[in-house]
Amino acid sequence: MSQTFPKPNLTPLSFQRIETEHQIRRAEEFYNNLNRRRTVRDFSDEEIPLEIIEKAILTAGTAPSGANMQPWRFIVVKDKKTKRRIREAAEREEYESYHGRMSEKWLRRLATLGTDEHKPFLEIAPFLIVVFRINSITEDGETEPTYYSQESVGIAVGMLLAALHNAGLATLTHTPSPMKFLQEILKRPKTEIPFVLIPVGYPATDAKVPDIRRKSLSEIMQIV
Ligand code: IYR
Repeated sequence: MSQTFPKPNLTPLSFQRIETEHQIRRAEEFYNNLNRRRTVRDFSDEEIPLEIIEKAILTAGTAPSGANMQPWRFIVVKDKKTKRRIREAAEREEYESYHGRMSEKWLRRLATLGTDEHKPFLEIAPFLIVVFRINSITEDGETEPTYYSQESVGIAVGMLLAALHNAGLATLTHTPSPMKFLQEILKRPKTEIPFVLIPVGYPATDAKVPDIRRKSLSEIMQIV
């Protein structure tokens, strides 16, 4: 049986060439900006403009993806009751994780970060963005997997965090485990797998963060 595939549908690239000096300055400024991002666990309940969330999700949606399938869904949770249900379910799972499911080695690592099963930020932060990974699609009754969806959604989430930080907001990448309850509470189909839960808002005025250091360039980069 001979297959007929669609022809490539190509259009001229719109590429902005930047002067070298300006390139170097922008690279430096972008690094300095992102180097100020910290994972925040102490949130204020102060409202934030929905427009920023929308723009940041649009930014995330520009991420490259396997076969351009854009296998992501961003559920923005603002409703207080829904946030409470998410907190209660997450804390139930996290209690089990901190009391038996996580290894001693793992718990030792987390001890210096000061995390535990209590997740008040899930109710306090004005928005929770729950990111789902779409693992298959059905078209004309035919089901097909998405390709490289873990990588694609991971890249999109990185861009989302950068966009939110750039807009002056604090975020936390929270992965209560298992996360199946998010599928149920947010009524997502089985093909949408919870990927990460991101509280977004301003930090509390007295917010504290772990005193960590980032690896140096020579530790993370090698030229061959
Ligand atoms: N999901 C748990 C545990 C946890 C795991 C890792 I890996 C972290 O970097 C931080 C926490 C929690 O959110 O507390």
